[in-house]
Amino acid sequence: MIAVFSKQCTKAVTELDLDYLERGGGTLTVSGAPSIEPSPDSLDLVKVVLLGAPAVGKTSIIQQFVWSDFTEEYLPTERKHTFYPSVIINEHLYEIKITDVPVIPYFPVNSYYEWTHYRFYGLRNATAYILVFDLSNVDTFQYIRTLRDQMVESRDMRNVPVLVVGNKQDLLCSSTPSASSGLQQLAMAESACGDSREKRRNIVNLVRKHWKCGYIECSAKFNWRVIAVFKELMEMIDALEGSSSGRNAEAPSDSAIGGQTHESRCAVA
Ligand SMILES: Nc1nc2c(ncn2[C@@H]2O[C@H](COP(=O)(O)OP(=O)(O)OP(=O)(O)O)[C@@H](O)[C@H]2O)c(=O)[nH]1
Ligand SMILES: [Mg+2]
Repeated sequence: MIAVFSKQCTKAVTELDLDYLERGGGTLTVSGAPSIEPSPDSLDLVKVVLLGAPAVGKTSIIQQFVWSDFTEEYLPTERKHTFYPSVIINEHLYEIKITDVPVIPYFPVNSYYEWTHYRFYGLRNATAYILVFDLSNVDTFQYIRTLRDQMVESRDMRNVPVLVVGNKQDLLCSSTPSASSGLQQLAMAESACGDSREKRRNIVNLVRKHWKCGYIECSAKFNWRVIAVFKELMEMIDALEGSSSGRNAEAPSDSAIGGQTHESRCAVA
């Protein structure tokens, strides 16, 4: 069981605007708000940044997780927003800072570029990354592939969990024949679906086997597996915290999701 203290706030680059809300439902249990609010700059915050091509649903995933809210309207993110939920997982409390930023054309290769181009985005010192692509437009994976290459080249990623998320699962084509479809249309639709399935298989293979990162599919629109996204990420972080503090040596973690815990630590060779 995991519990979330669902407080959230959004913070502009220059101003701080805390606005805490409580939330429950799904597989998470709201355990009440903590009496002490976390300092946004507290050192032990788990800093999570979502990155991905435009319109893949980064903001929607965060808003569904934090607010249980979804909007059909597309409003591109134009400035940094931060959210501060707290999560209890495997009996450990984590205060999380989730950062949603405008699309970045590249990952800053050093702190100079970060300072000059992406000041205050916290890209290079994130605890973990969620890389999002759109399952209904698998070409959006190319963006995170490039970004991930840039990260690996410019930052020591050995203890930095990366979770790849395929969003918009609800838009995945199904090859179920519809009564009104003509045979030719059906064949074309099936072939397009086949191509897309093949591309997805290759992506999953690349992410899990070669990158050795976590992979999960969700729909922000229907709140399918959105909680699982953050649960999986926190499991990865908790496993790393446990191994660095020696906690796991004393008490074996019960946090493995389908036996994936070790694989889902993004170990970059
Ligand atoms: N069908 C469907 N639509 C979604 C889903 N998630 C997001 N959308 C829609 O996709 C569009 C883009 O969503 P956003 O969350 O703004 O995407 P974003 O990645 O934050 O976009 P940028 O801020 O421009 O980078 C919006 O119209 C959303 O309603 C989903 O799971 N399914
Ligand atoms: Mg956005």
